[in-house]
Amino acid sequence: MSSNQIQQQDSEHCFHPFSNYHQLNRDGSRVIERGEGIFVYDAHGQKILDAMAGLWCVNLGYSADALIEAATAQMKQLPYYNLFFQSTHAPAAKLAQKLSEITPEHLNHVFFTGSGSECNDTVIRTVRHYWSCLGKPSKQVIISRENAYHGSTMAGASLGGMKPMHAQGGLPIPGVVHIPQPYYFGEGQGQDPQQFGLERARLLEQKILELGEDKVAAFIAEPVQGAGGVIIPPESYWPEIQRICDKYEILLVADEVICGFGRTGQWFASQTYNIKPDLMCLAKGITSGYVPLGAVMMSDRVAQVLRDYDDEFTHGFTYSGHPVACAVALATIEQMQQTQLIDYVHDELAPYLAEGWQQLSEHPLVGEARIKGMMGALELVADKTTLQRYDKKLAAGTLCRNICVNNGLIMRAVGDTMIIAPPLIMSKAEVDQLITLAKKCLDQTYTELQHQIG
Ligand code: PXG
Repeated sequence: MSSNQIQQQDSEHCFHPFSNYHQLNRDGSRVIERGEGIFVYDAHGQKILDAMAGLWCVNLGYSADALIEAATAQMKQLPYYNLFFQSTHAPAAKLAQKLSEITPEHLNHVFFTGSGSECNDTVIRTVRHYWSCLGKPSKQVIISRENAYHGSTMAGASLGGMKPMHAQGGLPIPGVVHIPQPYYFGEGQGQDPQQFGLERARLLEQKILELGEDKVAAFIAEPVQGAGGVIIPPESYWPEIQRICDKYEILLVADEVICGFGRTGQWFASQTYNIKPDLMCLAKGITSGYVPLGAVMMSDRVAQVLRDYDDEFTHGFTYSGHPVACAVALATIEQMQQTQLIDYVHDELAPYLAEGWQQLSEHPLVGEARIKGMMGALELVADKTTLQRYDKKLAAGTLCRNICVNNGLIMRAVGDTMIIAPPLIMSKAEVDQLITLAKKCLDQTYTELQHQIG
C-alpha cells in the first residue's frame, strides 16, 4: 500500500488522540514505517532521530530483539488468560515478584492495569477504599497539581491539571482538587528557587488545612512533570511534600509512568528524590512501549489493609496482568539488568547529555535549558535577558517542532517549551548527533522568527 493510500484511509476513518481534526485532515498525517535503534523511518524513507522515545516509552529503542522473542514465546505458550476467579499464570506472578524486588523496599505488591490512565483510575479507587476500610470513609479528596498529566480517562484527566481537558466533558470529577505546580521558570522568576520550592510544597499543607485532614485521602504527583513541560522541581520541594504527607496522614502517590525505569538516572524517581510513596504508578518504560501494560505498586501498609478487608475489592480489567505484556516487561527488566543500563545512564549517558544540553542555553532563542537524567527542556524566549516570550500568535514552539522533524529530529513542543526524553540505550555519538541537530533547528527557528517579526 502506498503512503498516499495509508494517509487516505487514515484521514477517512481514523480518529487520532489529542488532534484538531480539521487541521489533521487538511495537512495529512506522517506515515511512520519502521524503527531501528533510536531512529524511526517515515514512508518517504526519511530517517528521524526519535528524541521522545515514542511517547516517553521506547527506552530500549526500536530493535530490542529479546522483547520480541519474549512476546512470541508467550503468545505460543499462553496468549491470554486473566487473573480473575482465583486464576494466575507464571508471567504475572514472576513480574509481580520482580517489580517488588526492583522498586523501593517497602513497595512489594502490585495491581496490574493496561495503561497509565488505568493506573490512576485504580489509584482513586484504591485510596478511597483504603480509608474506608480503616473506618475513615470521609477521607475521599485527592489533591493533585495544576498542569499535571495523569492520563485521559475520566479519572486520569480529572487528576491531571490540564484546563483544556477539564473543559471537555465536565471535569474534574468530584473530589479532586488542584494546587499550583513547582514551575520555577514559568512562575517563580525573581524568587530564590529553593524558597519557591518550599512555598509551592506548603500550598499542599494549606489545602489540607482548608479542606480538613479528615477529608483528604491522598496527594498525587509526577516526581518530574513530563507532559506539562519537563518541570523539574527545586530540590527543596519533595522533602517538604513528604513531611506534609506524613504529618497529616495523607497517602503519597508517585505517578512514575514517565519517570520510572531509568528516566531520571535511577530505577525510579522516588529514589532520585528520596521519597517514600504509598502507591506508585508505572507504565510506558515497563515494556519499553512494545506492548501496553500498567502497574500500581502498593506499600506493605496499604496492601495489608486491603488484605484484611474480608470482602471483594470490586475492581479489575480484562487485561490486568496480560501474560504477553508481563512477559515483555520481564524481558525489559532483565535486559536492563543484564546490560547494567541504569549504571550506564547514571554514570555516563545522562551526564554527557546534560553537558551538551547546557551548551544550548547559550543560544539566543533559549531562556533556560534544564535537564534531569534523560529528560530535558528548552524554554524558547524572544529576549534572553527579560525572558519575555514570543507573541503567542507566532507559535514559536510549534514552528521549532516542525523545523525539527523536517531536519530529522523529533522534539516535542509544550507551548514554547521544547522537550526531549530520548531512548536510554543511545550512544554518546548519538547524543552528539542529537545536540548538533537541535542546535541547527534552533538556528533555523530563530532566523524564521526574526524574519516574521521583521
Ligand atoms: N501518568 C503520566 C505521568 C503520564 O505521562 C499517563 C499517566 C497516562 O498513561 P496512558 O498509558 O494512559 O497514556 C501518562 C501519559 C505527551 C503525552 O504528549 C504524554 C502521555 C501520554 C500521551 C502523550 O507528552 N503520558
